[in-house]
Amino acid sequence: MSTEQRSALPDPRVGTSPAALDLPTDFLWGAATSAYQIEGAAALDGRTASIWDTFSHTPGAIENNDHGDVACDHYHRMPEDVALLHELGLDAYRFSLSWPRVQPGGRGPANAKGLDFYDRLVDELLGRGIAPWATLYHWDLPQELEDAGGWSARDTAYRLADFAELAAGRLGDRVRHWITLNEPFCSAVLGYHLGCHAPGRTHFPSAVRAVHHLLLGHGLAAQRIRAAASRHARVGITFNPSQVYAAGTEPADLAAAHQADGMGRRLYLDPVLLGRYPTDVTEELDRRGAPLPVRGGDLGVIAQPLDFLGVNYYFSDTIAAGDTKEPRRVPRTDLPLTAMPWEIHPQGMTDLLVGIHRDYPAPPIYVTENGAAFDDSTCDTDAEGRLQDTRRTAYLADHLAAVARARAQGVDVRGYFAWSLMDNFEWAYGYGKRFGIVHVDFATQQRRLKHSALWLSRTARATRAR
Ligand code: IFM
Repeated sequence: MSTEQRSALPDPRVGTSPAALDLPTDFLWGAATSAYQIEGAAALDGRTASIWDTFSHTPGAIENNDHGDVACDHYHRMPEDVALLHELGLDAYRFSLSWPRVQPGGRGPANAKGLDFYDRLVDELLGRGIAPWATLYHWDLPQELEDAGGWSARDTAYRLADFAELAAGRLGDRVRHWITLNEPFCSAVLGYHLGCHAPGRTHFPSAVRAVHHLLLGHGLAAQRIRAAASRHARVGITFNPSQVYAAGTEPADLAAAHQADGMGRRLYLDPVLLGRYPTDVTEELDRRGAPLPVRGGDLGVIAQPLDFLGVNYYFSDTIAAGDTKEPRRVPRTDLPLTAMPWEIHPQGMTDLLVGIHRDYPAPPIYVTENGAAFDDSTCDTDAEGRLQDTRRTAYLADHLAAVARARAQGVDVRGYFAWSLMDNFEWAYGYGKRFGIVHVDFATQQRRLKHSALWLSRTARATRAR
């Protein structure tokens, strides 16, 4: 089957009944976004440049040379967007704080106008009965900090801790749930090794240094949030751990899969949840001349007790031994694809969650992102003008069923945030890839519900009423 055919597969799950999901009445239902992807207002009220402003204005870095200068103009339309969350009856909204808006340059005092925006957002959410879940760092490092070495410099971890204190000091009386980092794998590997994300560097040893400094920053930030926020603060971190399957049963394939699991899952979860780096991974990194820059006491800081673990899941990886020492990703031609094109494999989510439960003394888990980009331009519109995005609806339904299966196997998953509340700036792909459950017309900034949003809303309500 060609890629095009696989992307156009008819939706076998349309009409999945909300009642079919065996989730508890107190399961948390939410939607997520991040600052650079939706806010716009890039140079307003004292905000300075982040690495994503610089990178997205580098010709050729982003598809169509798109950037986040305006994005969804959420900075100006925030009350309207919160009203959408309310209309959908969601319990929680996960957003991120723009570091260069709150603390331009990444050092020194807070920018009052920047913090005011999040103050208003939090009050608007609480006024509508929606719990704010704040992510501290969703990739928009102040450019000045990058100029000083970025995440490959140890000092950036301490700067994140200062930022955490500013944010929690102002919002911590009302924001209960804090996520220190979103997907440190992407910040480090896509940003510093593969160069397809900001800051666009391609130096493997710098990426490895970034991993450690991000995790150190997480631990320091967690301490400062707990000190600055109310004693009710709940602190967690969000990973996108890979769910790896070996392509075959040959020892070489099994070893390659173990290696990929080390680089994509254990390298992050072991230090945070077990207080140590996996030896096979550190040996491999040393062998490649890219040691983790660990200093005495770091692992104690990194392994702060967590109140919850955030897990983002989109696809799984099938891995075979490569010609070189590098594991090789093998496409699964039997699986349908999203527009990214990412393989759709809900069982991978069950297996990932069960694997975390098996391998770690994990705190309660929340799925802090899950969703899919599809080409919505081919969707019909209903009489009320809402987009009938049946494939996204099916994707959400099938992945929520996967969460329910993990729970049935003993995993303490307590909530689910759809990625994303609305179509937005999808990083290197620009505005061409739409993950929203709400459609955004970027020319007019008009928002329009999609059927996936209605399905999520009905399912949340039906589950609560069970
Ligand atoms: O849009 C991103 C998000 O910012 C981080 N997780 C994956 C999403 C889809 O690529």
